[in-house]
Amino acid sequence: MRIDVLTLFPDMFEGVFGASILGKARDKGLVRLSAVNFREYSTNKHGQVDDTPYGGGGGMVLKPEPIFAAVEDLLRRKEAETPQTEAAAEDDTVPTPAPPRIVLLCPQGETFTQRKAEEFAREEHLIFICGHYEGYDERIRTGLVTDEISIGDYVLTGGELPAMVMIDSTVRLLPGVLGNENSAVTDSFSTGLLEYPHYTRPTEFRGMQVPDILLSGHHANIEAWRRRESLRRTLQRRPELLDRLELNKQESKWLDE
Ligand code: 6GU
Repeated sequence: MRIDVLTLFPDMFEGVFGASILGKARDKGLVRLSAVNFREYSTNKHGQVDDTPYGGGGGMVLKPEPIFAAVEDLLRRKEAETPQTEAAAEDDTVPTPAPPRIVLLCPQGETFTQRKAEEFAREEHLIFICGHYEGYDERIRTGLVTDEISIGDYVLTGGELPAMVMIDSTVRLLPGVLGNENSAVTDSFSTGLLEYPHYTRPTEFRGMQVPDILLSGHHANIEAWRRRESLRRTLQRRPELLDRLELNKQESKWLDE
């Protein structure tokens, strides 16, 4: 997978792209990550990328030209790296590259969820466009982007942190990125439920005990306990998540207790 970010603050991404699981995924060649400053594509000698809104009013608006030019340059470079030869185009066994998803970060967008991360993880190429402080010229929306996404109902100063959130949750789903392939399958939200409680040594800490069942070695009972605790915790904290789930008789009974 390939992920490009267009931003006025590419330095913000250095630490995140290099550290921890994302850094390892990059080192293993599972993902290519890059952040480009679209100010380099300003058509103006002052490097201006925004301007005052037509019709008046406050605030500034990101101009369309630098954003379009940056995306087009990116796609030109990609094409030059992996030229689609005539022979390959003729050959049915050579897959044609999928067009990139071009994602605009904005508070008015669709809310990002685990389902969206799973969808992004199936793409070959993602491009994130991050604005800062200001609005976007509407033609960026109508003529360039495929998706508009927000990470939740609160206001941030820019799209950089939301882009990092989406990149992190998408890349960890790529095959080979997480050491334990199981952990992406059982974690909160992929099962539709919140996770059950975890314990490690010691069995007693400051008077707080590890539940006996976890020490019993009885795997079927442990699985049932975990499922029940997941359901209980979800009912307590996020009851709306249960509406989307099909529960069996036993599970419905647990929730009534
Ligand atoms: Cl994508 N951008 C900004 N500026 N604020 C946000 C957001 C995005 N998502 C939640 N809040």
